[in-house]
Amino acid sequence: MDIAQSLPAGTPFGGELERRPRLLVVDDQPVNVQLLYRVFAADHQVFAATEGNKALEIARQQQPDLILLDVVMPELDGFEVCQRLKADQLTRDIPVIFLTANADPESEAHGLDVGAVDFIGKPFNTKVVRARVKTHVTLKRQGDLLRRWVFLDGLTGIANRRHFDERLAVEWARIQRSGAPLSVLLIDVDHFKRFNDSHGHQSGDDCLRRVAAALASGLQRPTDLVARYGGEEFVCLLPDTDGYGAQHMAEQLRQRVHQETQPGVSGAPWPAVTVSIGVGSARLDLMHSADDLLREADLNLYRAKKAGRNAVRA
Ligand code: GH3
Ligand code: MG
Ligand code: MG
Ligand code: MG
Repeated sequence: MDIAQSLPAGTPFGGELERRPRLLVVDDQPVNVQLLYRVFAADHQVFAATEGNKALEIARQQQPDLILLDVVMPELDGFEVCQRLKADQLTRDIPVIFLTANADPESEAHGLDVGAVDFIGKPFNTKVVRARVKTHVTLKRQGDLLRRWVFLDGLTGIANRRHFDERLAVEWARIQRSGAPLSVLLIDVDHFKRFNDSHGHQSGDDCLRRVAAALASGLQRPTDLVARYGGEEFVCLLPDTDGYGAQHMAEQLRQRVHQETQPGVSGAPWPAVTVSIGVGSARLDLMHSADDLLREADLNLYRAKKAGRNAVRA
């Protein structure tokens, strides 16, 4: 899950630490699962799996805050499950605690080696397990919060440039292997200096928030990303989207920004703004890096400005 993208623009982060922790319990013995369920169900949201592959699937889909993992299981053992969790970008930050009857020092060392944060022998003391789970859930949530702050733009609440750059690098590497299409949009608010001069910097900030929200609500796929690139410039990353698709998307976003910043719609006292958009689409035969892709979008943005603004060029 794309953390920044999963938040609506402007979402405050408060409340996140109070949410009921989500726990995934993995053990091939249903009786052990039931026991742990009884220990945690009152104040946790508990998911259960009795088999390694199912555990991986649930971890990806449900994004638990912590996984209690048995070691000895048929098919995938707990060590293997942990290794796979740690190799997957979607699950690598979820802390894993091993709970096992085979609690010899060798196993414990191996468990920590493959990425677990803790290792508890069976039979376990309920109070101790609860206390350790609490500690690691708290650490995990603090980490989540930090990751959000690091990757979100403070003014608008959408992703920031750092996040965009990381995603772009990942997508660029991906298309080298897959040959799939990839496009970016560079979006610049028109005459924004004039807007600030006429309506004040505060209104300018409000306006940027509204533009960000309009862009974010206009994206269609969970893999699309919009970020604040800097100042009054925004950028969209559109995986699996070719030049035609991107141009269509850009046209929709251009209209959407204009509509959603109308005083009648936004309730704001200032007039609507427009944006100019430059499209860049990956050409692996001509482009050597993701920078080339951005350069093309920038060139097209320049053309859109030259054409009179409130326009899309591809
Ligand atoms: P163009 O149509 O050619 O893009 O004209 P422009 O006035 O938008 O472009 P220019 O680059 O000359 O000015 C950008 C303005 O955006 C100037 C700057 O003060 C304003 N700006 C940048 N970041 C922010 C911000 O965070 N808040 C506010 N209120 N204004 C900002
Ligand atoms: Mg077992
Ligand atoms: Mg600009
Ligand atoms: Mg501008």
